[in-house]
Amino acid sequence: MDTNNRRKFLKNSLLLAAIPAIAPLDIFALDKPENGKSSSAPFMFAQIPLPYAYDALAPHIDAQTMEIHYTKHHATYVKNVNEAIKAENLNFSNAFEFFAKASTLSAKAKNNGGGVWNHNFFWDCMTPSAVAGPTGKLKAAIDKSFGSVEQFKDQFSKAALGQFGSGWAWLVNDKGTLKITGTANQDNPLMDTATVKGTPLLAIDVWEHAYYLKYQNKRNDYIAAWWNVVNWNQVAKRLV
Ligand code: MN3
Repeated sequence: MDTNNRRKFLKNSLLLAAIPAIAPLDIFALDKPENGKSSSAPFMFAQIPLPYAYDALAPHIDAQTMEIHYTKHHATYVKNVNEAIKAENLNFSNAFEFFAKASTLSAKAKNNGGGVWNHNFFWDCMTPSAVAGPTGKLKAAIDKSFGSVEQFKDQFSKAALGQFGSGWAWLVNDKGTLKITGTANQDNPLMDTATVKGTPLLAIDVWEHAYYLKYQNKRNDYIAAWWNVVNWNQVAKRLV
């Protein structure tokens, strides 16, 4: 990460320390313009620094895919949503307000805003030092909602495989009940337009750009490999 990103990241971390109620999720999107520190400055989206090197998730996710995904696809969503925020004079104070009004947004604002947030979330769903599986409170919640961790993984994998075209599969917390859902394009379960809403706990990107270089049309193989890099500790932290 460059110095500017590190500074933004630290600033956001500090900002969020003061508002713990939204800290676990809003860190993935909250950013204020560097030169507009007044409280009236509109909320803008930003990329989190990638929490690991491009090659850190190999062989499950290859370095070239990670680099293109982060520096091209993800970066473009940031540029485009912030253009839309300026051009359309959108004035939200955080990502949750933004997504809660998704039904009122232009396609450019909605799709690219979702693109930024979803990828920040996705990077933080993965780690090169993954533990074997969920434990404690998270495991208990998964067992309660899905019967077992294996049954959960099976259902989640089916949702990811069955998502037609480009989109995402999600595990969400809906007021204490865990649910699996899929979203098309860059939609997410925080949007007022979502069929299944809830607090995201885990997500997988099933756009072809997330896996095509290594897995080509074999989305199933990508999903199977992806379980090896799931950051269960982060998932557990989101279950508050
Ligand atoms: Mn993607």
